Amino acid sequence: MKSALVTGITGQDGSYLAELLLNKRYRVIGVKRRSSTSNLERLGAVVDDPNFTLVEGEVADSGCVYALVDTHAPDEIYNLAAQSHVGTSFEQPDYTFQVNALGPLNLLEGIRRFSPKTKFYQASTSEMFGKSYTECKGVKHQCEDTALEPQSPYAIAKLDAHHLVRIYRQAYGIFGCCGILFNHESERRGENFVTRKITKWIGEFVAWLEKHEVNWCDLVLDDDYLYVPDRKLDQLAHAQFPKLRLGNIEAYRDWGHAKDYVEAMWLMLQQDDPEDFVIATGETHSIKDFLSDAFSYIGVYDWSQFIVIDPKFYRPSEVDFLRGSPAKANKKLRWQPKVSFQELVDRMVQSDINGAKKLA
Ligand code: NAP
Ligand code: F7E
Repeated sequence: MKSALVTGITGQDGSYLAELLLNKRYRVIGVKRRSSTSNLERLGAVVDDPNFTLVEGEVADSGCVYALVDTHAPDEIYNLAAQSHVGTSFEQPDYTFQVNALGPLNLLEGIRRFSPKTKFYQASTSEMFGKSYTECKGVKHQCEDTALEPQSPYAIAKLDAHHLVRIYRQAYGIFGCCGILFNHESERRGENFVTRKITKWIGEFVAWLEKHEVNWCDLVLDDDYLYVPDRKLDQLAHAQFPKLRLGNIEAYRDWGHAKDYVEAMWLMLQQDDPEDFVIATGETHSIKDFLSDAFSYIGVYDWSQFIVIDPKFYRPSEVDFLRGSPAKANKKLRWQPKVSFQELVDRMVQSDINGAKKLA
């Protein structure tokens, strides 16, 4: 039986990867950092599996990481732990570096010292491309050879780790792979990423409309709120719903489903030789496209009346356009995404409608 140690187990990707590895008959050691309250919501399908063990660990603490690698000496390590929010990295750059750059260094050093046969997967990111792209027959995209011009502390810390993996591969012969993953979302996506922020708002909006037995086209609107009509002023507090507040909705992203993307992580570590791969759908859509499809799902075609552009959510530096070329992964890993953009949006909206109705 193969064993895998997965950091960031409580996150979106950690939960899907744990399910995939357990289905493949791995023994999985999931690493979670200490928290004062339980945050195992995403792990419902795996926590009781006899082949799953949860251990506590902090990737920025070298002693802790070395002990984990030494004790478990797993066949594979997947480093998914990160301060993963780009916007937050501008507010907390020092912390972001400690987790996103020092964390992978600690793991690589742990492998070099205590378990050199362990294969290593590092969660690199399309954010490393920043404003850079390659143009091929008039089509703009990013591939493994595109220049890297990171635009945020998050992306720079990830690029640091990306190069560390290359150096440990070349200098010490460690089997280390970086997956340059483009945005991947799901019903389990963190609530402060733009896709989930939109679908969660829609779910709560639908539940609120049902509670007040009102149709969206009968609502009264002002700059910030939606109101149920014909209410007396003193009742407004109970019948108002805040508009969805967003930042830059002009940006383009290449969005896939996380369940497809964790399969690519595993495939990379099953190759004969360690290499880096871009994992993406090859399609790009703007935040406006996402809004349009998500609101259409509930029959709303003019979504603009329900949102407010709030500069609070602008970033000091933005990545405007991402479209990955998955050609290398298609060919060498025989990997293809299964979930389309439309299906991704529909699944996320429906899941958040179900979730909000349960809470109502
Ligand atoms: P996520 O949902 O934010 O999960 C991040 C995980 O890292 C959580 O389990 C978190 O624990 C854990 N973590 C954070 N700081 C830690 C620390 N100091 N020590 C140990 N664990 C720590 O992110 P995701 O979407 O699953 O992404 C997985 C990885 O892929 C991340 O490295 C991310 O940067 C990278 N990535 C993501 C995407 C994407 O579109 N999703 C694309 C490219 C790359 P808590 O639950 O306690 O917060
Ligand atoms: O932003 C814009 C925002 O935070 C997408 C992470 O998983 O993917 C993710 O990073 C776009 C940006 O994802 C809001 O300015 C507008 O242009 O959902 P996001 P991200 O920054 O692309 C990469 C590949 C990773 O590696 C990261 O870990 O949407 N946007 N309004 C907004 N973004 C947020 N979060 N919130 C808004 O209100």
